[in-house]
Amino acid sequence: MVEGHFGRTTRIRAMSEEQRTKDFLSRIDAKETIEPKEWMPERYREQLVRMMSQHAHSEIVGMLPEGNWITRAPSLRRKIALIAKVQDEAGHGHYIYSAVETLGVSREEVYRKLLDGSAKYSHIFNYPTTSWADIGMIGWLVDGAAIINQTMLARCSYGPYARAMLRICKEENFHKKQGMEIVSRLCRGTAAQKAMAQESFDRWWWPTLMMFGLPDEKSKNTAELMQFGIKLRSNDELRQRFIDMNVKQAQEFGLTIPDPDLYFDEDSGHWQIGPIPWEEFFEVLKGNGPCNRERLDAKIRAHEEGRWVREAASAFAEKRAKRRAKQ
Ligand code: FAQ
Repeated sequence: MVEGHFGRTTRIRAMSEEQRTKDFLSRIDAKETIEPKEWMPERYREQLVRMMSQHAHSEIVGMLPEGNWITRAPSLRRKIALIAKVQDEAGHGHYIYSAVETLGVSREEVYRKLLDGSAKYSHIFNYPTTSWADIGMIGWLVDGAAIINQTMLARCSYGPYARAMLRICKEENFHKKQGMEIVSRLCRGTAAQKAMAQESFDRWWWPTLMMFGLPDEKSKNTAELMQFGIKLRSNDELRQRFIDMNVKQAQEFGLTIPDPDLYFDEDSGHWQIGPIPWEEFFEVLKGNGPCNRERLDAKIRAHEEGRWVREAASAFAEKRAKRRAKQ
């Protein structure tokens, strides 16, 4: 007979901390989904809050590089699609902030850490978008990398995060196709358009590979995340999946991969890349990327300028609650 939520809660209450952890890990091994009100080890909760809040911030800060091109999109069709994409990213941030709240931290607290600079977000959004081709590259490469990572997270052990990922992946797939269409059109266009695509590809290729996190032997979180069923594949496994898929796509576009060491390894059946420039990644993480300051300033300014909206909405909600209480 399947044990119900009430039965499990009563049984877990009677256990020692060690027994509870053992029981929890056996549920993870059995691929059960963990829901917000169920008992979970403190480290599980902490890891989820860390990773999900970084993810939510990435979606929100990720609106800025693309938002930069809304007023300069080359046609009305492109402008409409770009506005919709940027708006989708805001929605993704909100799904994930809501999912973080189920772990007992308020959205205000999580967001404050973004604004005071103590929270991380994906390093990729600290690079500038200097040409229209960058909008194609973000859709194709950045959304493409996010999809590979998030398709795995859609099967992670924490219910609210997994469900948010399912919805997000559907929209990201659309974004990727939109990006590929832009890149494909530029690559089939004039010599100047093709050169613009290549120049942009040269700038985005290596930073995108870093989106999957540090190499497995250097990643301090992967082993624990895998034990908790939060990550189902390691950083290097997902990065390799991305490389194999995108080398082929780049070749189809006629783009040259900016890696003189790249070769196809017949034995493993995978493309092998040269060394990733991790020094650059650490510099961006330290706040020294090309746009770190600009991104944070934009979010701080938007938060200040939106203060009156938050205050008006709270005043309205308070008034309505009082009126309802009287009825
Ligand atoms: N940037 O031990 P690991 C998107 C940090 S969403 C910044 O390997 P972990 C959608 C890491 O936090 C993109 N920091 O870490 C979109 C850790 O620091 P901490 C975001 C990074 O967690 C598209 C330290 O280094 N996606 O693009 C990065 O096991 C287009 C040690 O590293 C997610 O957040 C990095 N790239 O693996 C939006 C998905 N890599 O916290 C707009 C969820 C590592 O210990 C437009 N997150 N660090 O101080 C994950 O899957 C994982 O957290 C990883 C990192 C894979 C990002």
